[in-house]
Amino acid sequence: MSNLEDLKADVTRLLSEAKDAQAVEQIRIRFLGRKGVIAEHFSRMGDLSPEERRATGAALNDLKICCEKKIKEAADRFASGRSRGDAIDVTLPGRPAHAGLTHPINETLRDICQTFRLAGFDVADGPEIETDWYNFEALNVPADHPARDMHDTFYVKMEEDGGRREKAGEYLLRTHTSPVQIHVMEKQKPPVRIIAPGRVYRRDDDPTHSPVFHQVEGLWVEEGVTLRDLKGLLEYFLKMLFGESVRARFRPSFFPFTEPSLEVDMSCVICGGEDHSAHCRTCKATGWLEVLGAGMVHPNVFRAAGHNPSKVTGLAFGMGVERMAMIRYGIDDIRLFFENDVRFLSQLSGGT
Ligand code: FA5
Repeated sequence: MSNLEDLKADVTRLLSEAKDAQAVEQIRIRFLGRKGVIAEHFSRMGDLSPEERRATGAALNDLKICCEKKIKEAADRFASGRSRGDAIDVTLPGRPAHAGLTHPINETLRDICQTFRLAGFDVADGPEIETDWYNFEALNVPADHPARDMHDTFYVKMEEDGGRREKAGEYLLRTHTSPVQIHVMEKQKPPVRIIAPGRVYRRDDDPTHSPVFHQVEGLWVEEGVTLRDLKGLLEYFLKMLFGESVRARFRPSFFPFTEPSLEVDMSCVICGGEDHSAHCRTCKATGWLEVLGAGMVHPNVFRAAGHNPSKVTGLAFGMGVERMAMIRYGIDDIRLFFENDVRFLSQLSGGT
């Protein structure tokens, strides 16, 4: 009998040492198998007296039931993953969760939009596939206008109405966000104060130009809006985005959809603009960085959008978001933003 008690202890110990389900199965075969230890004990009962046989038989049955129970429990533990090896040790430090980061372009875009939202502008959007009318004609850029050469355009061949309406050149990928000006003015009576962030496309590809990039358009139409409002607004914007010490410079320029037109430069954030280093690569030693196109809405644009140019005035501006981000993060190759190397992106992004 004491022999049987030892067997029970052996089974318990071996099961506690078992590392996996296979080890448990080995224990089962060794003790409960057809030629196992318990079967062997049963087979030897013939040598016993009838009294001993009764007592030993009962004890062996108890042992068998006990072993079956313990082995089943151990097997179930491994099957459900609750075994010692797989158990969750709640005292271990947790695995670090890698939160995604906002892409530097999105971060810049978000900050630009937030700055204008604070100044009372709503966010509008428009289609990326445009018609020639919205992208050019309505913006006072007729078919033979030399300004079209500046926007080397991707044309889209669309098949509509079961293929009946198919005319190459009728649709295009918008080359700037300015068509949103027309969409908004068609729908909304003045006062209008919107910014329109979005993707635009041009046949460009070099270290500072990408075929797909982002712009933010701004439009403020209201009675009595003047160039002074434009200058004040853009100065406010640049200081909000780049810091109080930044200065803005306004130069006469030309855009078919604004009159007068301006180009806006900001003092170089790398060399500070004043006493600029002759070696500053960012501003090419000029002390200034060109950041925005702007102007007062051309009367022809008001007419195209169904407004009376003698009743309202408006200001408009447009900026390249990648350009802003390059200045902000001191990056000299625009392609780095699109290669999406996580090591590069995580150096720049500050938030989630
Ligand atoms: C325009 O696109 C005008 N629609 C802006 C405007 C709006 C003027 C409203 C007046 C009133 P421009 O072609 O200069 O202007 O482009 C604006 C900015 O987009 C540029 O200053 C530059 O920062 C950026 N940009 C232009 N081409 C690319 C390109 N291929 N890759 C990255 N950024 C570009």
